[in-house]
Amino acid sequence: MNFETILFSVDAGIARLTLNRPERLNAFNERMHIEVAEALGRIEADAGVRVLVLTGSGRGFCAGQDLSERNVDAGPLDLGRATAAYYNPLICRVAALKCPVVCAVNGVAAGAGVNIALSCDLVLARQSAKFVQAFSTIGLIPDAGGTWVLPHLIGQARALGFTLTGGTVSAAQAEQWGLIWRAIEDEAFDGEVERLTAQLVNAPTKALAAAKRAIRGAWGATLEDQLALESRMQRDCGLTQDYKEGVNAFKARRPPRFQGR
Ligand code: LHQ
Repeated sequence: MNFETILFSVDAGIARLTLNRPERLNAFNERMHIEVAEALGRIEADAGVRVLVLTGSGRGFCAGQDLSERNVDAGPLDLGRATAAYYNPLICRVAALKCPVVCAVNGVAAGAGVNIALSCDLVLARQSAKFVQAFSTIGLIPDAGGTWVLPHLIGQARALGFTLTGGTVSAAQAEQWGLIWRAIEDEAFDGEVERLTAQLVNAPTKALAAAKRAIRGAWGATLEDQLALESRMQRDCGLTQDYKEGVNAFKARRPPRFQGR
C-alpha cells in the first residue's frame, strides 16, 4: 500500500508513524484510518519493532475527525459506525502493542486527537502544544476512549470540567494533572523524543510489554488478581535472555545490552 496520509518507517527496531495531513492539522479521514491500520498491522507482525513513535507533521498533532468531509445536511449520519469501525480498534490496538508507544504531541491535539494521544504509553508534548476537548463544541461526546481514560487519569472533576466546557488545557497543565508524562520546552522537544526513543529501543522489550499490559489492566482488577498476574508475568520475564543479561551486567558493573528477547 502506498501511504498518502501518513509517513511510516521501521528502522533498527524503531517504528515511526507520522500523521501527515498538515493542511488539516492531521485530522482523520477514512484513508488515514485505513493507512494507520495497515501500519499497525505491520508493527504487530514484526517482532523486531521495540518502540513506536507516533507524531504529526506541521504545526498540529491531530485535530480529530476531519469535519470538512462531513455533509451533515445530506441526511442522518451514523457516527456510531465510524467509531466502531475505525476509532475503537485503533485505540485497542495501540494499547495492546507489544512494545512501548511514545506519542510526541508536536502541536495542538483536538477531539479524537487528544484521546488517540492518551491511548499511547508515554505522552510527551511540546510546551506550546494544547489539548482541546472539542467534542462538546460540536454536540458530541468524547470518543476514542475519552470517557474512560479521562476520569482514570485526571479524576472526575477535571474530566467533567475539561469535557463539558470543551476546554483547552496547556501542555504544562496536562503534565501537572497527570494527563501526560511530560511537557517539554519547544527547543528541546525533538531531542528529548529521540533520547527517550533511544532508551526504549534498547530496553528489555518483553518486560516493558508485560508491565504495560499489567498497568493498563489494573484499573479493572482486584489486588489479589493483580498479584497473581504479576507472578505469572514475572515467571515469564525471569525466563528471558534480557533478565539474564540484566543480572550479569549488574554483577559485572557494565551497562546491559538488551536484545528484546
Ligand atoms: C480541520 C479540522 C478538522 C477538518 C482544523 N477537520 N479541518 C469521531 C467519530 C465520528 C465522527 C465525528 O467525530 C469523531 C471524533 C472527533 O474527533 S469530533 C471532533 C473533531 N474535531 C474538532 O472539532 C476540532 C476542530 N478544530 C478546531 O477546533 C481547531 O482547528 C483547533 C483548535 C484544532 C486548532 O485551531 P487553530 O490553531 O486556530 O487552527 P485553525 O482552526 O485555523 O485550523 C487550521 C486549518 O485546519 C483550517 O483550515 P484552513 O483551510 O482554514 O487553513 C481548519 O479548517 C483545518 N482543520 N481542524 N477537525
